[in-house]
Amino acid sequence: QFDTNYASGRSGMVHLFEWKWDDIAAECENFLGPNGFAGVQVSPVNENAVKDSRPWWERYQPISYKLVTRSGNEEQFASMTRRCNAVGVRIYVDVIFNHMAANGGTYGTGGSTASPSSKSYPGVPYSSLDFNPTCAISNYNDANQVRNCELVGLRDLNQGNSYVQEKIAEFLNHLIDLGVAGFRVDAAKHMWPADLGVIYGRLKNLNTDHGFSSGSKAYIVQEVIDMGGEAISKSEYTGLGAITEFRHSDSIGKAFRGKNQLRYLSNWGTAWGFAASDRSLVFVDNHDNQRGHGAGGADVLTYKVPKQYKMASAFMLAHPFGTPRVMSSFSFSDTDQGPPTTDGHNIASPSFNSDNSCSGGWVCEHRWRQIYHMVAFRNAVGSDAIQNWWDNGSNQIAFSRGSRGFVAFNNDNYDLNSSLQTGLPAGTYCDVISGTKNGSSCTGKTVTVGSDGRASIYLGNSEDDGVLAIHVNAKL
Ligand code: AAO
Repeated sequence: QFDTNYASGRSGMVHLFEWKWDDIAAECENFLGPNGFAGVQVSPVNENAVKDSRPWWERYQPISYKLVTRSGNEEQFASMTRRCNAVGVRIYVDVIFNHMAANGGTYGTGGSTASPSSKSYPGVPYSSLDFNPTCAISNYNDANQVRNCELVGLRDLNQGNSYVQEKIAEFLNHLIDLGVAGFRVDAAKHMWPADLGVIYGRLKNLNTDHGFSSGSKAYIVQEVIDMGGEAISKSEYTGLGAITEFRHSDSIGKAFRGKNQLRYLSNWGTAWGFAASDRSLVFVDNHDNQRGHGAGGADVLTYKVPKQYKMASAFMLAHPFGTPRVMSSFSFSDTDQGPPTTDGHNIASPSFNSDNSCSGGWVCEHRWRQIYHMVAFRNAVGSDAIQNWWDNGSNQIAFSRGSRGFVAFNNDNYDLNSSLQTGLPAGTYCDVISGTKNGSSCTGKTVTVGSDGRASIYLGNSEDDGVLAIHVNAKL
């Protein structure tokens, strides 16, 4: 359950937050497949409580396991997994089974009704017998409370109950039948690891009709926020699957915000308190902490700080540590605000500009050249190790990935202008941050590597992007 099931030669998962299934299918075919992306994390698929103002977070309030949401219905979901798998892009579903909708969630996106105040959800069906007694989580130093009480008033399912286990396993297996490659388990920290083990143990192998090799298991990434100092530790979950490594988000934000010198990134990885590489889903920001929910606080970088965000994303993608996930947002000013709609209810489709970027309220960080070109970089360097680490003693750093790729960063308030060892074969390369290789020409900067592997690297501190990257597939 740690294997991502990525198609070979691909990497990079993107969270297409609140996108519709039909739009994701088209994105797989038109953009993600051709640009080397490996997977998509999709928003919750099952029926959720409808809230009047249609905030994004209504999708975290399940009403039933029917696959009907504002993103689409079951038929559209199934068509999306088929179309994405066909172009080598895997689908990972954000699954919510810690809880059901809180009080006030009386009807759902699929037409089911519920009575959260009496813990009745006929669409599943669940009754009060399937829930833990009502109490609120107020103390994260008490593991019993965190797992047996209600997270922000959400009715807390008892995953130790065999009927509940059966319903959850049925839901997940249905998604496996429909061709998904894995799951993000919402609020895993609020469930007992032993109960999760029972549920995961009931999962079918992935569907071979969708191109998975026989015997493949679902990739499981559990949302466990462990910044230290609380009762629950991620190590209780890493035997079962990967975890969302929030320390990565926090640490990378601090570094590229200039609160920690970049030279210290030379031992990036478990030395920073992160879980093992194959157990760590890493990200610069997620749908919660980009808007002040969850954990990470004010140091988290988002699309609103584009220069530093692109640098941090490039570092994450250039570095071999972890399974990187790129956030793809809709723009917001109000932290409750839902995605762009056509009429206040129906989600609007993104539209695309000639430079690949999005409009219509969608930020599409994954379509920023500096980000998708680094997915291609990651694919080009494969498993080659970090070599030729260089730093200037403060915020200018560079490293190569074996002899296949080289990247440099400048977060100092003066220029980087040095002759550096790139590890690459001699030749002229296109910097994939400032431009695109077009046959034998480059729309951005070029870098000439000499027969000794050295190149003169220039990154002005006032340039739009504080990073430069070249790799073997960008040789002119
Ligand atoms: C909405 C309303 C609520 C209302 C509720 C029910 O906003 O006012 O009471 O409905 O009517 C999302 C939204 C919620 C929304 C919910 C349901 O974020 O606002 O509630 O949908 O619609 C905890 C959990 C973590 C969770 C995170 C948001 O552990 O699982 O809170 N994330 C997931 C999803 C998220 C979703 C849910 C779960 C629920 O990603 O989108 O909620 O399905 C500490 C703990 C963390 C804890 C945070 C926040 O973190 O460690 O575990 O996360 O507190 O309470 C430093 C520390 C860090 C600490 C942090 C904050 O960074 O280092 O450890 O400070 O104190």
